[in-house]
Order: sequence, then structure tokens, then C-alpha cells
Amino acid sequence: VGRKRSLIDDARKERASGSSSPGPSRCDDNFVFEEKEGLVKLNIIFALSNEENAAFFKTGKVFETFEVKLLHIESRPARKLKNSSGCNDLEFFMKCEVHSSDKDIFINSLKRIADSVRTVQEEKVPWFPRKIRDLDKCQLLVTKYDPDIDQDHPGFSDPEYRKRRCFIAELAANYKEGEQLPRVEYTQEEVATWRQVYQNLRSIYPDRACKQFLDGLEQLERECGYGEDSIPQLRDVSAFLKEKTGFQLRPVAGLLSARDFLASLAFRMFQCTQYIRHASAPMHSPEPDCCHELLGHIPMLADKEFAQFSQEIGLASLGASDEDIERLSTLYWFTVEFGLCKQDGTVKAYGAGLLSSYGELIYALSNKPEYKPFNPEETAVQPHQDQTFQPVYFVSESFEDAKLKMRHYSSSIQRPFQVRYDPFTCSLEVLDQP
Ligand code: HBI
Ligand code: FE
Repeated sequence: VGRKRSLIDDARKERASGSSSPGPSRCDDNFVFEEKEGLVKLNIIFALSNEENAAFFKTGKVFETFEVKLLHIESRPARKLKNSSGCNDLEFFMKCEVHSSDKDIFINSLKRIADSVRTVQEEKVPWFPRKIRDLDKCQLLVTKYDPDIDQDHPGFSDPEYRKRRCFIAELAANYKEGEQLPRVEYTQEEVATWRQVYQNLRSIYPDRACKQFLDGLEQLERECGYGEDSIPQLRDVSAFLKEKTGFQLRPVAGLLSARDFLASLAFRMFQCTQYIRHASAPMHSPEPDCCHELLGHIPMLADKEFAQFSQEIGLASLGASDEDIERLSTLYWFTVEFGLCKQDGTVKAYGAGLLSSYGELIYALSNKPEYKPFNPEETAVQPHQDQTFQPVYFVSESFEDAKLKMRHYSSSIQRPFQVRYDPFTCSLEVLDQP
């Protein structure tokens, strides 16, 4: 202990005097060390001069002093020749575990003996929610088509509309998991917009929507007050879905980042906007609104198989790399948003983007667009845009077929762990793979 104290004191003095080792690279102060029960894991690299007598054993003393647990060690010739005699230095790579409070002093102590001391980052897994309450932290909004920013937004020059949007956005921003879903008292103008959308779409669903959608919508009309006369409340719709498929809703202020949106699906949670599009453009909205969610998405989420399909996409997204999120998000786009499937020999729509857009639903099922068979590897890299109709739609043989292909694709995503959803606790079990 006495020895440890003196090393610590030395290190403190060194820090106080402002001198630091002149090595080419040093410990990165911004590095995020994962801490657990007062211990941190470090991956540390350092070089030792061949000329320094028994330097390696001196580093061992440092480990001993700070009670650092060595987990792994490798050595290799250092890349740089340190002196003209051509004598090779050795470089060491060590994984170890150190008391969090000793981390900096430990590293500084090594720097007195070794050269080029540096820590390297473990392959990092992006944060993801483990329990349903963590979804309060999945609220990263994408500022795209914002009526306060985007001049082309139909509500941009309507201060009343923008005020209303702010009010509804606040409700979502203040919502915490487990609270009652906020109710919104919709104005006559808002209901009139809803009515127009509802009437138009409802009249073309029977020939164009898949049977799971029609089933779901009929149930919603019977049991959940769906109809042209009022905008359904998220609270009622969430209770309805919970009984049918275990899906629930939570309010969200606008377009969410793909990562946060997909992560919520892993918990059978659908993040749902509560505002309605601007009255001047009832047939089109550049961003998700309650017409899109309530008419496009909700009827499908009342189907057990589709609910499972959605959750599986969500589970595949957890902790995935940015590139994998991009691919999953594209797959989501061409299935959940713009997917077509064969039913009884004809092609029907099951994508919410189609089922909430009068113009595109008719277009997608005309003979104009190109169809391709749904194949995740190809679909995941298909370029797409959200300004006009899609140039291509992917058709799956059936839901079952889409689900199996999707599952196969998901299992090809590389992650250093496995996740399993526990429906009893609504949380994730994360299983490390050795
Ligand atoms: N955010 N509020 C909201 N609603 C969506 O339907 C939605 C989203 N963010 C991303 C998204 N959908 C998907 O298109 C994918 O990017 C995951
Ligand atoms: Fe959507």
C-alpha cells in the first residue's frame, strides 16, 4: 500500500507540474470507458525499449501496485526502429481490468516506464434500450419537413397551425413511459381534414388493401370508434392494439431517427404522431401525421403475424451499425411503408405509406410502376426518396414469405451479442457470445 501511495503521489505531482510524457500518442481523454462495479476494462498498448533493462518486469510492478487484472496479452515487434543500432523494440497489447479511480494514474505510471502508451477502443456497440422505460430516451427527431423550418411545408406560412403543432409536440415531449396517453381535443377544421382523408381512402380500400388491413380496419370501426366523424384518440387505439397483438402506442413529436423508431418496435411499441396535416393539403403530407399512423399503420398492427414481423425488424436493429440501420430502414421503407403482396392471385397493398395516400395507392396498383420480387438483399440497397411516388415496388409472395426472408436477412447482421425479448418483463435479455 505504501508503494502504491508513492506512485500515486508521483503521478499527482506530475499532473500538478503540468509535465506530461512526450510520447507520440497518449491516452485519449475522450474515450468512453465502460464502467461496472467500480472497475473499467482497458485495452492498452505500449512499447518497451530493448535497451532498458527488464522494462517489461517494471510494468508488471505497476500492474501489481494498482491491482490491475490482466485478461490478455500479446507482443509484437514495434513498427518504428527507435535507434540507429537497428535494435527492435517490442510492443505489447494488453486487455486488463482496473479500479476506475486508478485508471488515469495507472496509465500515467506506465508512461514512466513505457513508450507510446495508448488505449484503443473496443469495438463499440451503439447504445440501445433494454427495457421499455428506456424508450423515453429514444426521442431523437429528424428535422426534415418541419413546418417551422421548411418553407415548402404547407403549414410554414400559417402561424396558427405552427402554434397548434407546438402544443401537440409539447405533449409528446413531456410524455414518460407508463403515463396515460394524452388526449387531444381536435378542432372542427382538423376533423374536417380527417373526414376528407377518411372518405377518400375508405372508398378505394376494398379493391386495393390486403385482407389483413381490411380486417383490422373493420375491427377498429366496430370496436374502437374509427370513422369519418372523429379522429381516434391514441389512448383508445393503444388499448385496442394491446388486446389484439400486444402492440402499444406512445406519442412522438415528429419524424424520429430510424434507429430510435426501429428500436421501439422491438418492444412492440409504435411511436405515433398526434397532429394532423395542414388543411390546405389533405391528400398529401410530407411527414408522418395521425392520418398516416391511424389509417396506414394501425390496422396492420392489429394483425398478429404483421405485429411479429414488425417486432423482428426492431429486434434486428438493436445495437446494429449505422450501415445496418440504413439497410434495415430501407427494408422497412419498401415493406412496412410501401410493400405489396400477392393475395388470391392479385397484388394488394400492405404498406402504410400507400394505405394513407390516395394518389400513390392508385398509382402503385396501376400498370405504371415497376414491380420487383421482394428479396431483402436487393431491397435493402434500393435507392428511394420521399418526395414523389416510388419508382419501384417490391412484391412478396405472402406475409409468411416476407417474414421468413426478413428473418433470414436479420440473422446475417453481425453483432457480438444476441437479444431475446422477454414478454413478461417487457425487457431484453442480452446474451453475449464468446
Ligand atoms: N418517425 N414518427 C415517425 N413515424 C414513422 O413512421 C417513422 C419515423 N421515423 C423513421 C421511419 N418511420 C421509417 O421510415 C424508417 O426510417 C425506420
Ligand atoms: Fe410510417
